[in-house]
Amino acid sequence: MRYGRRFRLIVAALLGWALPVRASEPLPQPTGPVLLTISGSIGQTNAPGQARFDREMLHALGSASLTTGFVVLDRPQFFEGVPLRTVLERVEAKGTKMTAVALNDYEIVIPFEDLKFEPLIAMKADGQPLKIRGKEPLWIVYPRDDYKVLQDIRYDSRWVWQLNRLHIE
Ligand SMILES: Nc1nc2c(c(=O)[nH]1)N[C@H]1C(S)=C(S)[C@@H](COP(=O)(O)O)O[C@H]1N2
Ligand SMILES: [Mo]
Repeated sequence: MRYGRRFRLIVAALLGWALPVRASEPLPQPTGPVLLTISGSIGQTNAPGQARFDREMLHALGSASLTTGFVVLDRPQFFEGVPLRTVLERVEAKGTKMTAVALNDYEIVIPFEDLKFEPLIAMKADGQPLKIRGKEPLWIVYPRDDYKVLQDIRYDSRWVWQLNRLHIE
């Protein structure tokens, strides 16, 4: 696992960070509350200039997991959610960075380079829908415990909780 990730990191560093562009099915319309809206440089939309996702649509993209501690957690958590990379591929995001915006208007720029760490848009922690101190419903999480470099305020600030919007540039 550890070597797997390191290896992928090295391969990614050699090949560059380009996302594969593939022809996808058109995005369906959300039927439930919209949890995530993506705008900017994207090739797939389901509203003018935007790709909107409800919970079911995010689930349908596939799920991954990681276990890690974090500065605001008293113990490591098993996070489950959709890989950030998968969401960006689904909307055919073309760019070098995204601005992640939260419900509390917090915002921060996340470079596409970070995809090498395989961050998740977590929807669950320890098997339950996110309910950690107001971090729900979506929280960008990194495999912090697996990489020394991630154990830094520079990356901690990219753990956007209450994630609501991504703007691609
Ligand atoms: N939605 C949201 N996410 C956020 C923040 C915030 O204010 N709002 N603060 C960020 C910062 S700067 C850090 S270091 C980590 C941990 O924040 P805390 O140490 O202020 O709890 O969460 C990040 N995610
Ligand atoms: Mo911070």
